[in-house]
Amino acid sequence: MSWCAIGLGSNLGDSRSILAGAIERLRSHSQIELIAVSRWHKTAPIGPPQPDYLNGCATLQTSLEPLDLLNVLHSIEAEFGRVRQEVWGARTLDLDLLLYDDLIIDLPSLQVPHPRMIERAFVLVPLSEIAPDAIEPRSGQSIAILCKQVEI
Ligand code: GSY
Repeated sequence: MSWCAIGLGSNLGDSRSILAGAIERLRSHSQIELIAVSRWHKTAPIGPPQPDYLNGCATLQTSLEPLDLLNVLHSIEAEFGRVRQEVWGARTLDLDLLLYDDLIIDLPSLQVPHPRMIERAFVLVPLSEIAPDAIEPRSGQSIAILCKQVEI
């Protein structure tokens, strides 16, 4: 089994119930065991003008390989109406694979750790609630330390 961290965000529609629905999909997947879910944080948008986001993080164990887990995340996004339009635009549901064990993956379709997670308070603050001692393997720093360093 592998350990993973996922980032969740929504700023279109009923974000609270969309995020709760996404968590239920993860919880009910036969190859995923949910470990912890952070609180939902209201955050100011990074990128073009758009509504505030609700962001949070989850940790899980899985027997899925990274690309198979990514496919599961994309199918949950699609189920909740995500249409990939503007790269930095508003979205009903965004699921990011942040960490997968201590792997560093650089594929065109998947980069792990998520390349921008160490500069994003909307990722580090919720992730530090549930996995403060996890190590971001590119920097070698813990999530708690990265969270203290990021500008909020
Ligand atoms: O990268 C995920 C989508 N996204 C977000 C987000 O989830 N939260 C905040 N606060 N700003 C964002 N800008 C984008 S794009």
